[in-house]
Amino acid sequence: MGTALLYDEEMTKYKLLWVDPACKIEVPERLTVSHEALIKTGLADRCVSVPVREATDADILLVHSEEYLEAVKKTPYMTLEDLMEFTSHYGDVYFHPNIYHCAKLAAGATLQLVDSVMTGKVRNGMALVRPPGHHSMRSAANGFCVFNNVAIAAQYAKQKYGVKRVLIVDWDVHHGQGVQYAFEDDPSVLYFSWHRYEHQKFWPNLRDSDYDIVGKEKGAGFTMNVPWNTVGMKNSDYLSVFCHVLLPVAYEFCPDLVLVCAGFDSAIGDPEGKMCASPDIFAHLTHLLMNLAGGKLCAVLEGGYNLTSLHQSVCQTVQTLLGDPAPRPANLDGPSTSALESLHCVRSAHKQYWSCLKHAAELPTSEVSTKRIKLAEEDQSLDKGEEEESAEEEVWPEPPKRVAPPVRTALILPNDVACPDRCQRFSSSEDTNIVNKLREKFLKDSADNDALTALSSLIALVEKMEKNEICNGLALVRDVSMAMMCVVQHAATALNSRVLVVCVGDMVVPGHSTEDGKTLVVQFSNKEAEDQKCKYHIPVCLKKGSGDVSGFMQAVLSLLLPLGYEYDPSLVLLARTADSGMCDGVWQQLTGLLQSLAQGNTLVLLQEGESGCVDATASSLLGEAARPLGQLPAPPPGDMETLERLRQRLQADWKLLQTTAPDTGGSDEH
Ligand code: Q9C
Ligand code: ZN
Repeated sequence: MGTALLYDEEMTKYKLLWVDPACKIEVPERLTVSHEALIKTGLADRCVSVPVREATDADILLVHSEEYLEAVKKTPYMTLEDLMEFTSHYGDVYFHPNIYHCAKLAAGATLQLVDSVMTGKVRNGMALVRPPGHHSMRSAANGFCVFNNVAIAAQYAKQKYGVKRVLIVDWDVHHGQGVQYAFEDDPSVLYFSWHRYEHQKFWPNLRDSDYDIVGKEKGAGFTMNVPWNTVGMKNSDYLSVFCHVLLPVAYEFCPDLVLVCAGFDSAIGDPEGKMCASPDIFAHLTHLLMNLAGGKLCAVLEGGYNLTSLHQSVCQTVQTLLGDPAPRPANLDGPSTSALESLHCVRSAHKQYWSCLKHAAELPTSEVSTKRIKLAEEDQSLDKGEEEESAEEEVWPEPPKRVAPPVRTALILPNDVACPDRCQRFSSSEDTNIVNKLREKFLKDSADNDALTALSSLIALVEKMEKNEICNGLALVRDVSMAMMCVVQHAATALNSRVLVVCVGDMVVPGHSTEDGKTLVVQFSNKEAEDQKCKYHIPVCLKKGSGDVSGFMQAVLSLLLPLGYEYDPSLVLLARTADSGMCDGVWQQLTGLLQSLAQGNTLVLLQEGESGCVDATASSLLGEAARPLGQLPAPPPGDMETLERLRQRLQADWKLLQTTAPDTGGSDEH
């Protein structure tokens, strides 16, 4: 199952025909540069090219009014003067004789993408379109947008395919108010947007973009706004919001389809956004969404006005959709105070709607909201001259080329266990050096040569992963604890790598190597944990062990992922005991999500008897989407309290675990 790419050169054939400083950044080159980069990097060739079509009147009327459609229909025949007059009725948008045609292609391309994904022709895909869509409203063009491509697509998917729940993730730096308005009372569409806001001083300057706007009537709780009140947001800020707001809610919601308003003006260098997230963050944002909805994800271009940052970000997104492992993200030094304030606000505004947020801190006594009111009342004349400031050109390193290893998944299996399709059975020619070392360290008293052979293969496999010859692996071993010790010690001493060890079930875990931070151990079990030994050893005790799906997913999304990102391992070792009580679905989610770390270098250790889940594990390691878990019920209250207490305690050492700003409270947890 592949990745669709939708593009048609025709959509480059309109442009601004008069002088308008607000619109001059929306240029045809945005599309050509993005498409050329996909060709040059060989990514376009790896995609399934799907032809674009024009959206029909019926398609457009799913979201827009008849009057508006009829008005836009006349624009191809207008004189320049008429076009300027027509344009003047709307905000920050321009018309051109060919824009109606292009707008029909942009919406149609989005629908072709939805068709390709929903019929199973491809797993996921991206549509490179102009004009963008998320600002356009039922009866109004706005913000370079004519028809609301993604909103139309969501309605279309509901109508044509009976899709029950659609998640729209709007990572563009502007608020997609058009999408919000289209679904504000509709609980079948969850709309999430983060956006530059600056207490309503940034375009489109709407009260409706703030965190306390959550949707109306039946749709209450299904609009999520994360307003950024300062510029310069970084990778940590974006990942924090994903881990502590979007992903927990998205998993609870359980969409049948994910649509992304993929604007890249939220990346570094963009003149509109003025944010500082690196282009490779989009590999992570994409990857983290790819295990929802069975992988059915459609990314649709919205904004992005720095041509360099734009094409780099587009390539990162498409390469991730194609299944290549994500690069290790740089500079995860924790969220900013302003980002934490926004996080705190949106979590508290939504705690009554989502059980995963039930324990979120209450709002700090109106501090943030009063700030907004105060600032809104202030004289805004100071901002007027800001437009023409001599903006220094931002520079950032080009994201390194992502080279997928020649072998994706290697398995160490007993001879009687079949090797799943597309995986490679791995056995090493014995390295006497390694064998001797192993004998000395681990198997002194034992003459078990089989065990020794298996362990030395394991070490050889780790070495190939380190050399980027193999991406990930799975081993069925006799003694999971012993195998884990072996790998950890070898990796920490011989390879000088950082290992994130994730244990599911009760087992002996490496203690000695955690002190210097070369290993971070996170252990999930139902045994009342001994106290945490140090920053790098984190026992997580869930009452029902890993058997409770909601509690465990909550732990994975808002504890394990942020810890993993901040620790930034070069290898993830995932081990599980035979009696862990975990179902295949959750296991696949865990395996899938962990591959966002360590460039996808994941090594899974399973007990020999567990050959039954080799296929499910291998499927995740190959990058196939995990199956959806269903709408999650509330996690057991005890588990939620345990996790919350743990997060509170650990956040001093691990900044990505923070969900409130230092002085705006958070002590009044409830
Ligand atoms: N300084 C999209 O990103 N405001 N639209 C421009 C110029 C309008 C953005 C002000 C921005 C519209 C799809
Ligand atoms: Zn934008």
